[in-house]
Amino acid sequence: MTGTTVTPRGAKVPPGGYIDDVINQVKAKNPAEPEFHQAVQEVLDSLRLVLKRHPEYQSARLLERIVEPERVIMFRVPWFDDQGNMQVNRGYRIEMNSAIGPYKGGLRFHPSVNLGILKFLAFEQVFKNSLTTLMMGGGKGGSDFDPKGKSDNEVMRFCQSFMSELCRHIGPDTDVPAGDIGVGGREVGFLFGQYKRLRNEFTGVLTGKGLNWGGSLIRPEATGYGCVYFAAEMLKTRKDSLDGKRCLVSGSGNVSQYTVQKLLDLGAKPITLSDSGGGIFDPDGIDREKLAWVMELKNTRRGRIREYAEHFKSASFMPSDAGLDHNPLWSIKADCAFPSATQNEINEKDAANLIKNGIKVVAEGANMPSTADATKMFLDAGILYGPAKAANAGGVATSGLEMAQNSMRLSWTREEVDKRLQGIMSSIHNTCFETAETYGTPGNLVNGANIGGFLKVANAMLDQGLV
Ligand code: NDP
Ligand code: 2IT
Repeated sequence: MTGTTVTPRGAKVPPGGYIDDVINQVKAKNPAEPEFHQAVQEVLDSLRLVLKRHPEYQSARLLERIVEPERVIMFRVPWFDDQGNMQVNRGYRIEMNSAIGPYKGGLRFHPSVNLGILKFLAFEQVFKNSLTTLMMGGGKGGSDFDPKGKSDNEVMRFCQSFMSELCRHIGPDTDVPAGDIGVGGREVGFLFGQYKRLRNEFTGVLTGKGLNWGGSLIRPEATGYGCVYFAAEMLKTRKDSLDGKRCLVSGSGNVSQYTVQKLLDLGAKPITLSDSGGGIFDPDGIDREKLAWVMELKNTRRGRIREYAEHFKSASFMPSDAGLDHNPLWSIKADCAFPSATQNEINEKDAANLIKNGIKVVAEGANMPSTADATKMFLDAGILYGPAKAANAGGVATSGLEMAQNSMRLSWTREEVDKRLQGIMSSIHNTCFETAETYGTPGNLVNGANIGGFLKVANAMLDQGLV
C-alpha cells in the first residue's frame, strides 16, 4: 500500500491509522474534555497530509508527545471575600510545550473554566505561538473564579492568593502568563505586584503589564487590531478590502473593542456587539463616540451591553435565549464576521445563516469560536475563513514583543510596535496561505495554520531528542 509506514514496534499501518489511533487515545485518556478532543481532532486531521510525506514524525511518536502536556499544575486558591467569608477556587497552569521557547499564554478567570478547556487553549497556543515567528512555547492557565460582581479588593485578594502558588512555577525564561477572558490590566497588575513581592524580582514574568511598569504600547489593542489586519490580508487575495464592509462583532471585551476600533480606522462599519446576556444590533453603525461609550461601560462601570440599546435609540437588543438553537446575531446580513467572545459560539445553524446571507469573511478573534461542523461549512463554502490560531495571534505576538523590550530594558514607540504587529500578521497569513498550497489544499487556511504551526515545533522536538 502506498504511504504505508512502519511503527517502532514494526507493525505496518497506513498513515491515517496512526492519526486515528492517537485521536482515540486522547479521547480515552482524557475523558470529559470535549473541547480538548475538538482542538486535537482538528489539528491532527490537518496533519494527515504531513504524515504521508514525513513518516519520521510517526517513528519519533511526535503526535503522542505533542498532545501530552509537559506539565499540569492544579492548586487550591483560598481567599477572603468582603464579608470576611472564606472562599475557595481552583487554579491551573498547563505547561503544554516548550520546544521553541518558554511556555507562553494567557490566564482565564471564568466560572466555566475546567481542565479540558484550559488544555484545548494550551494546545492551540502551541501552534499559534509557533506561527508568530517568535520564540514562544505554549501554555495556558486560569481559574473558575468569576470576577463579575466582585469588588476590586476581592479581585486583588484572589489574584494574590492565586499568584502565591503560581509564582513557584513561572518566570521570565520559564513560563510567562498574560490575560484572557476575565483577566485584563487590573488583574495583571495585582498578579505582577504579588509575584514581585514574593520573589523580590522585577522581571517580565507577565505580559499585558501597565505602560509605566514594563508593558508594551499596543499590547491592549493587539488581538483586535491583529485580527482585522488578518482579515484585510485575506481580502487582499481577492483584490478586495474592508472599506465599506458591514461587520458583525461578538463579545464586548478587550478583543471586540479593539476589533471595532481598527475596523473604523479601515473604513468598515461594525454593527453588532454582545456579552453573555445577549447582543446589540445598531444598523447605523458603532462609531467612535459609541465605541468610547462601550469602553467606559465595560472597562470602568463593568456594566452589561443591554444598556447600549437603552442609551442609543438606533440599536436593538437581542437577549440570550438558551432555548434557541442559533444566535440571532449571526443571522444579521453582513459582509464579515469577527467572533470575539468564546469557544463554540458559532454552531452549524449560525454558520448556515452567515453563509446564506452572503458572508465573505470570518476572522476568529476568540479561540475556537466555530464548532467543527461550522468550520467545515465555511471551508466548503469557499469563503475567506481565518482560523483563530492564525487570526488572533496578534495578541500573543505583541506579548512576545513586550518580552523582547523587557529583555532589552527599552520600549519601542507605538508606531514601531504596530509596524511589527502588521508585519507579523502578514507573515502569518503568508505562511498559512502558502502551506495550504504546498500540501494540496489551496485556500484552506485551517490546514495552512495547523501544518505551518506544527512543523516548526515538531522539528524542534526531533532536534531535542526524546524529552
Ligand atoms: P474579555 O474578558 O475582555 O471579554 C470577553 C467577552 O466575551 C465578554 O463580552 C464576555 O461577556 C463574552 N463572553 C465570555 N464568555 C462567554 C460565554 N461563555 N458566553 C457568552 N459570552 C461570553 O476577554 P477577551 O476579549 O480578552 O477574550 C475574548 C476571546 O478572545 C476569548 O476567546 C479569548 O480566549 C480570545 N483571545 C484573547 C486574547 C487577548 O489578548 N485578550 C488573545 C487571543 C484570543 P460577559 O462579560 O457577559 O461574560
Ligand atoms: O489566547 C491568547 O493568545 C491570549 N490570550 C494571549 C496570550 C498572551 O500570552 O498574550
